[in-house]
Amino acid sequence: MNLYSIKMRGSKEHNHISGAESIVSEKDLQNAVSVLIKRALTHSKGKSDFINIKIEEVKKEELKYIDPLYVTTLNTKNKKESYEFLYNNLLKLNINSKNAIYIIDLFKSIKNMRGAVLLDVNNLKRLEKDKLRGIRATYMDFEDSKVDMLDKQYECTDNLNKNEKLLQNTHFIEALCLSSKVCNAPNIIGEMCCSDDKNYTTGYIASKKFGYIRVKHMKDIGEDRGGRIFLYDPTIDSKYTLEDTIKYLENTKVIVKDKVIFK
Ligand code: PML
Ligand code: MG
Repeated sequence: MNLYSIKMRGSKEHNHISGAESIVSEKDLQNAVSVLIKRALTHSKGKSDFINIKIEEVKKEELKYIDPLYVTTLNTKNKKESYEFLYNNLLKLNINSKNAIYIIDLFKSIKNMRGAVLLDVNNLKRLEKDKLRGIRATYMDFEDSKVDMLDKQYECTDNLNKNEKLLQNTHFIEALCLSSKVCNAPNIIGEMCCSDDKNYTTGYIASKKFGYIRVKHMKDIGEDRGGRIFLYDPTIDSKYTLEDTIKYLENTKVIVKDKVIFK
């Protein structure tokens, strides 16, 4: 049966509201489209007045299969602890202290972008052609697409253990999928994210080195900032160009295997 990529983006008065995507088989296509439309109309940031849905056939031979990053949750008590942790993890990625401080300040200032900041961690240059839009990592899904979950946000039942509950959390599942793809891109050494949902304060820092670390208290409830930085270091492997990295992030079709490992 044919496979299709579906990408949805919704906006209101030209401001980004919601973006989501899935790769599903033909039999699941209609259901997936209706779930994504509902998402654009019921997002906490508002009801989209413009919804763009793009559906493309994907050839099985084009798919690249990757493992998900392993997952840890850090229970910080407040924002200060969370940002100290981020800073220390930037150092673990061999970013110097001055650059780590700059990156955290930049991270705190991001708002309303459809995509992510792509940042050279050595010279601190932003590499996105369109700085308002950013670079959008797309064409990825879990092996067993989780699109139906977008319909059931936070419907966790009490008889599930902590990790099982997490696997029902749309924010987490979508972010783990995206981040597993991003951290596999050539010369991307890591990613940091703070949700742009004003009711969701958990974010993460991720890399192949230490996996996907969920970090609580990235912001206070009600703050409408949020976004992502893809940390780029071109000295890791000089056979890849910046264009190779962007092409991978934006166009390579990636399926993340379903075995999520909690540490
Ligand atoms: C987003 O809202 O786009 C990002 C969600 C971050 C998820 C963090 C987590 O719970 O693991
Ligand atoms: Mg979001």
